[in-house]
Amino acid sequence: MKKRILLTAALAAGVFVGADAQTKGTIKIASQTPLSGGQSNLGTAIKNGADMAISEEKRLIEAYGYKVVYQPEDDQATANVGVANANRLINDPDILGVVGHLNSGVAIPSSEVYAKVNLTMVSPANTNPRVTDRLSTAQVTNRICGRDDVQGPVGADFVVNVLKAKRIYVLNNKTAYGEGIANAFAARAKQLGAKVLVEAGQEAADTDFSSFINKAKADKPDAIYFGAIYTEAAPMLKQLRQAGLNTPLVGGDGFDGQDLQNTAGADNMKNIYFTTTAVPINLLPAAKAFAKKYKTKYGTDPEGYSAYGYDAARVVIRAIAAALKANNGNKPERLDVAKQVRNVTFNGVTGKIALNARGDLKVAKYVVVAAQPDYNNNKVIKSITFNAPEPEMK
Ligand code: ABU
Repeated sequence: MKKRILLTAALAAGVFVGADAQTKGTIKIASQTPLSGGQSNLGTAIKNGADMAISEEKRLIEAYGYKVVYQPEDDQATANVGVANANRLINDPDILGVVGHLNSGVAIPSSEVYAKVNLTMVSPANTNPRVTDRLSTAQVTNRICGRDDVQGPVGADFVVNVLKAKRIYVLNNKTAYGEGIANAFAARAKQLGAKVLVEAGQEAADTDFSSFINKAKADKPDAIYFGAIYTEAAPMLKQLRQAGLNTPLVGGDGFDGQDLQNTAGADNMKNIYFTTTAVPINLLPAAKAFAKKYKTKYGTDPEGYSAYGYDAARVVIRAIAAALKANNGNKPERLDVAKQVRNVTFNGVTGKIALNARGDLKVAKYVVVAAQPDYNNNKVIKSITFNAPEPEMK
């Protein structure tokens, strides 16, 4: 029965498939996310989303006679590891697409490697503008989330106009993501008339924030913005509250994971806000069935960018299927797959998927969230939609 359905799909696509539906070789789709270390919950959530998409939709490729293999890689949220994995992936001719990464600071150097062989990368989560704004990787880098040159200013509008903060600290974790979003936030906050008292970075590995906190005790800023991941935001929050400061702590999508609550403690989830381009799953009507299947299959609720991992993998699958069709069912060149990625459009569980010529989502959503003691009850305060900006590519 299954073979008959596949044969029908292949014939509809105008392709001849022999009696055995998987005789023409193997096509692999890889992912790169942190599967170990402090960010592994978010990385695993993306991996699970991609895994689910591939198991559900691999038939679109199998219909052309290929076995489909999913190859998840652990980039450990570390640039050197992502680059080493990327060099291994490009030397396997069966790999035709990569879903990833979580961290912009890993995606940027890794995609320089993918670009050498035109291997397409579809990111569910990388928000730093340079992920898609570099000429050197223009053909292969894509994302189905928003950008920090919008997300940072959305955060600043909230902090200045809603929280009414006039004197602000702006800190970052010295990563491509953390510095980029903090700079975009600070620029907009100043434009809105706020005074930025401190603009500084501290290495992500250093989670002793006493020097900033001691200064904040004297300065009493109205808000602290922190371009960072929850792995740094949670200890910062704990140390702030232990020091008796109830200052609002605000960040970007790096705060969006249940480990923020798990590490900082439910009692500390007051006056903590973040923006994200990953709309919470309960606000995505099309993701209801996805969330139910996800919980059944992986035993946890989806979090952060997991639904975006699902849709990113669907983009890769559809681009490979379109390239196979255009190539009469023969294995396509990686460049052909990369070109097809830009033509893929569908209504995903995260919203409408359609990319511009630079590989950015044409229309992205941004939300402002008030963190709650239970991650699944996080409260969306504001939801906004923006067209992708068109900055110059460098
Ligand atoms: N955008 C959230 C994950 C951090 C990053 O882009 O590096």
